[in-house]
Order: sequence, then C-alpha cells, then structure tokens
Amino acid sequence: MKRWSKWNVACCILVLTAGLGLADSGESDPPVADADETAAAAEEARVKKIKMYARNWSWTPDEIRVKKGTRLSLDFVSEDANHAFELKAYKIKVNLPQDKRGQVEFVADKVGTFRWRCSRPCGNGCAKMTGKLVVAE
Ligand SMILES: [Cu+2]
Repeated sequence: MKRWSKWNVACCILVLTAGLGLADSGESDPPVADADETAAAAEEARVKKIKMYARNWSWTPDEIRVKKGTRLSLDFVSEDANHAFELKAYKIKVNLPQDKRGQVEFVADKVGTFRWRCSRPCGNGCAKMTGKLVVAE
C-alpha cells in the first residue's frame, strides 16, 4: 500500500509538470475567442475584395459571381476617362473621375443576375460598358 501511494504521488507530479510544461510552451489549445471575435472573423472570411478597372469601354472584370450573403468590397480605378459604376438593383452608384479611385462595400443579399453599367456619358461605347453580378443561393 505504501508503495502505491508513492507511485500515485509520482504520477501526480508528472501530470502536473507536463500540464505546466504545455501551458508554458504555448502548445495548449488556443484560447477560445468570444462571440464577437468569432462573428467578426466569420464576416471577414466572407468579404470578397475585387479590384475593378473602368476604361473606354469596358469593365475588368465584367462579371462577378458570389454566394448570397457575401460582403463585396469593390475597389475601382478609372484609367482613361470619367466613368461611373451603377448597380441599380442594389441602389449603388460610384462616380469614378479619371485617374481617381472609388470604393463601395455592400452585402450581396439578393439572389439573381444584376446588370451594372457606366452611367456617366463617356463616349460612343458608353452604352456597351456593362457587366453583371450573379448572386447564387
Ligand atoms: Cu460611360
């Protein structure tokens, strides 16, 4: 019986030491994030950032495909003239003066295919300067 007691004490010391060792070495489980941090991280993961180029007379890219609920962050560069990005279904209009940047962020919360266009007269090809946002379930 006395032998077992020493054995138990030795095991306890070993377990405690190992436990402290893990905690000190940083190899333990990562700290649990609180609900706000988790939600923010999840939202950040769903942000799709796209660089958009406007030039006479096209958009690059001219098609964006996302899943419903995606937060889109569009960063515009107007390279050769004054343009404007207009996505009526989402009530978005961004003026894009030549050589300036523009930015818009929104949640693609409507399912469907939505056209955008240049809504600032920029020349003969302005009417053809369109693109589409495709939002799937
Ligand atoms: Cu135009």
